[in-house]
Amino acid sequence: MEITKRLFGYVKNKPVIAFQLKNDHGIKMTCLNYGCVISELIVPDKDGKFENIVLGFDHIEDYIKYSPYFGAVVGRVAGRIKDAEFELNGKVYKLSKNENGNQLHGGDHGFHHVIWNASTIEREDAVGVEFSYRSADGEEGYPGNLEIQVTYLLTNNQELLITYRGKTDKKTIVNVTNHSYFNLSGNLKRDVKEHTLQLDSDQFLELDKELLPTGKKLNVDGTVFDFRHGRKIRDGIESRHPQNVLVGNGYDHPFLLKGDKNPIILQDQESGRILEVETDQPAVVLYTSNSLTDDFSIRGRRSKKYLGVCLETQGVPDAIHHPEFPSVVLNPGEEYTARTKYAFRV
Ligand code: FUC
Repeated sequence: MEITKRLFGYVKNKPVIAFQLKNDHGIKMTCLNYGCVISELIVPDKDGKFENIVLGFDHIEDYIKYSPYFGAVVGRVAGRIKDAEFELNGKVYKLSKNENGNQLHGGDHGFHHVIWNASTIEREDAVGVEFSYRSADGEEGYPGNLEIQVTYLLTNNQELLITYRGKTDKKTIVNVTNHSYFNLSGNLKRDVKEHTLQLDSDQFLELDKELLPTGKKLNVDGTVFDFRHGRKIRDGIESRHPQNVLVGNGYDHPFLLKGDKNPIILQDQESGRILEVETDQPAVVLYTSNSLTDDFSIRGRRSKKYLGVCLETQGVPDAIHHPEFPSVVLNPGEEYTARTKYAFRV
């Protein structure tokens, strides 16, 4: 196993470092100390051909200019917070607004746009990077100094393990995820419409027109939201279900997970690549890049709608406004932890 480092560019005069992790079976992953971005993930197909399966760029300027959170860690709170405000202990906190008067993915200067500290990890069975960041009290409107760590570990079992940990000195809210866009065809040869997804979820959350959860849980039975026995992404793109149409024809929905550890399985039949995702989080947001624009290119291929699929494992979006959802509140003295494992199979 091996880790190499190189200078990727500069952001506000600070160096951006690219770390390349390599396991003994040829899997390579590149990640940046900017936004903890996973910029490249090279895995074999059924014939042993190694190709990249995530949307990402080779230049920092592209991340600053175009990236819709490609490969990044998003937070302090992933997803949308209604009206960009919330109440804790009787005090109202006003967050930065970056979408329709709401806050999306921690604000414009959220975790995806900051430089993290980084240290490499070398073990017998894994290589990795631990990123850490101190999000100051009041940053993007959130209370409390939050010390947050994100660890990426690539193992010889063909797995990527992501661990998130956080501590605060004031009551706050935390819900962090990784926003990688997967495309298992390899080097973006095809869009993800023919990818099959299997997801053991009985319920998803209804969204309003600003894509905020209404609070209503909908049963997947008899709809294209039923992935329990596997179905193609195409089904939701072609569906006339008002929830598919609302989000721009596709999926942009939180699915509730049961915690019984049935992996989420994404598969591309043509390449034979399979991605298995396991998490300890209560929800996964399935986003089929419905709002990906075509005005830039990604490593020589034109960006377009449905070029990637995001499986954002996390707490339930806007949980702070829905007491019926699992809490995302973090108190001083407690530790926030979340884990997601991605396994690359054929
Ligand atoms: C996802 C979605 C959004 C958004 C974005 C880029 O998580 O929930 O709708 O467009 O990320």
